[in-house]
Amino acid sequence: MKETYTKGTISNRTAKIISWRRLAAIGLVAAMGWTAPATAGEVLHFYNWTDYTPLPLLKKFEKETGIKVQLDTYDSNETLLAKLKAGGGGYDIVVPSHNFVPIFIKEGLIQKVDIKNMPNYKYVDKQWRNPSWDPNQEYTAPYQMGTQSFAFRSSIYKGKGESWKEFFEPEESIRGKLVVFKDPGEIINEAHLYLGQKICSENPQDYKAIEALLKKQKPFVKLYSSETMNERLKNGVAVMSSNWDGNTKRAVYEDKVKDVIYAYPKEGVTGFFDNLTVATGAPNKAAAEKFINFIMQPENMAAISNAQGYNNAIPASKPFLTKDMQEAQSLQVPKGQKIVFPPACGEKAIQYTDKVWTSVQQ
Ligand code: N2P
Repeated sequence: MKETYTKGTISNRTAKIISWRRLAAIGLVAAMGWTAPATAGEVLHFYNWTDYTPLPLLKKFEKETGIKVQLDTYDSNETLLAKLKAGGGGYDIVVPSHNFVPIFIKEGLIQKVDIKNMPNYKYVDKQWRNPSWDPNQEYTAPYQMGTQSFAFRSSIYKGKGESWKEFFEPEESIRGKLVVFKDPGEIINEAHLYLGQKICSENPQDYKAIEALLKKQKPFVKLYSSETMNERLKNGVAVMSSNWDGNTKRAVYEDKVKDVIYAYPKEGVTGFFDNLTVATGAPNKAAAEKFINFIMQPENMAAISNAQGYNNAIPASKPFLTKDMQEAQSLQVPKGQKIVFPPACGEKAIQYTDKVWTSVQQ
């Protein structure tokens, strides 16, 4: 999915060139000592999750550096992986979740970057430095983090969101009005939680049980999608939908659908930590490094959290966060809530996952 950022920029730039030409014609430019920005014409190719990038922040980056950001979006780690494996995109920055980083490294899809020596690295919370998925902090810098679960319209659905049962074996009022992430790894992790299995299990019986569960759920599923879920919750196409904590916050505060509740099921939710990484073969690695440093700046990191609704790993960003970020129900993790940060699964688990997903989607 393309998001229209560059268009406006191009016309602004054209406007600027025209006016500078006019000024030049009347001899003012020389008098003012104007010089073109050194990086004029430079572009950063940014491939990020859908609905995960505040466009004004890209404008700010362009203003500060002269580097224009071209944004392209994807809906899952699997989509990103497939795109890069196919040799694709010509991207500088891509944003895999923590459990996919080891896979991207192993496949040679992302490259080392000198993150620790960037001036704004000092703002990264100590507990999120040298994370298990990148123990020497050679590849990744923090973007945003949160959880995945499901959200529902509490004025229509009377359940409490206390169990994954409500999502996987939905009652009458949800049937035909359920949207499920189009994301094999994620949905299968949630099914592992519901069925009390180990995440990344390599036991074929576990996958048989998941396949049966998802096939039983399927007739009640309106759509498998990891995009625009809030719109569907708002217009009634969905009464319940897979969602992220941050995106659910936006349903309530931005889309003003006040009855949307984010579920914290007793079997646990999955956590994610998304990372800025530089793609192998990035056309503009230098710009990518500037961008990573820019994002780690507390005010900029806060701008992402405020716009997209997620938490982040830069404590100094806290004073810049809006009140909503403290109040949103979806961001209030209940005491004792189980949150599982899935590890990178092995070959076998990935194969089983693919098989179950393909079979369910047929
Ligand atoms: C928001 C994307 C959330 C990222 N559309 C989850 N890893």
